[in-house]
Amino acid sequence: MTDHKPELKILLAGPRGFCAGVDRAIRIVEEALKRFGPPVYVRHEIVHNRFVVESLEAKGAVFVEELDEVPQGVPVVFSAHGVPKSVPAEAEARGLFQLDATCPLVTKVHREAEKHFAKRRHLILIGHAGHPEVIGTIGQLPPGSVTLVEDVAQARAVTPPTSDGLAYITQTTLSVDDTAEIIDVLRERFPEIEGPRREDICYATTNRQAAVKEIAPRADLTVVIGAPNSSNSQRLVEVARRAGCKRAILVQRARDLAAVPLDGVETVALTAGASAPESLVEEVIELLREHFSVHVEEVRVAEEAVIFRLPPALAV
Ligand code: 0CN
Ligand code: SF4
Repeated sequence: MTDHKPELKILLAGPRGFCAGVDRAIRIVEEALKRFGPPVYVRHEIVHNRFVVESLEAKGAVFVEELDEVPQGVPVVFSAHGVPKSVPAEAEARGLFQLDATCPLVTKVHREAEKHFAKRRHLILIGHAGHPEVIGTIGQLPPGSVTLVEDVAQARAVTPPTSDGLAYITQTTLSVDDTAEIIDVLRERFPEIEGPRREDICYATTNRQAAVKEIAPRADLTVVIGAPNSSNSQRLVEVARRAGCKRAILVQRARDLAAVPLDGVETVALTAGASAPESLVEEVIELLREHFSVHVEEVRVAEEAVIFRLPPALAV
């Protein structure tokens, strides 16, 4: 008997997956392992992806949440999301050899925060409470210098300590559309507020959301490969739903998709967050091939050629 599989179209987002900041952060850990040998300690998941973390653990990286878990005499890498100023200061005080894998686009926001602070402006940071990037950005300035605004409701309600001398900055991995709405509210309430021309959302977040907007409305199901703690990946799920896709889900690996009922699904929109390797995209396509006769169409909305150099301590 011939095995007749139903047809399935996969609309593959382009760009998807690794961005330049993630690529650099992983290269920093790999290069440190090569140069100094294991163990190399990493403060926080280098990027928010278990598969990446476990692959580096297999090569001798040790992941910890706080600096006091790092023994003397081993290199320590700070994750792509950035750290409060207190972290390098503490590493310095302990004489640790530190390598900073903070994405240069996050560092750029840190510098913006400092510039506003130097001009005596109070800062509004648009972002999500508890996210390591938000903790790192707030931690660039003395306590009380930054007020966090998470959504439109908070933008309407916020009462900063001053209304003249106000500026805003943003997390790099937010929804482009939500952030625009929040900024509109802030500008309306505080017409003098200073800030970037639009926001500080990075090119990779912007492009991945633009690609999902193209493919999600054409699909019965959107699958985003990424981790639950990955802000940019979670935003892709929201963008897909808002673009009109009835079902949008986040999966870490193909095995998560294996448990999802796919009856009646004829078109899948597939993308991956900035911290999800391409091998996981291939894994998901392979799983779908087991059950369907698959046709893949890549829909590319932008070309990306951004590459970030390694820090001077590791440059070849
Ligand atoms: O998933 P990530 O590690 O981080 P978030 O999207 O949660 O910020 O992706 C890399 C992005 C950065 C910084
Ligand atoms: Fe940098 Fe953007 Fe990638 Fe984050 S998602 S590491 S900010 S390029």
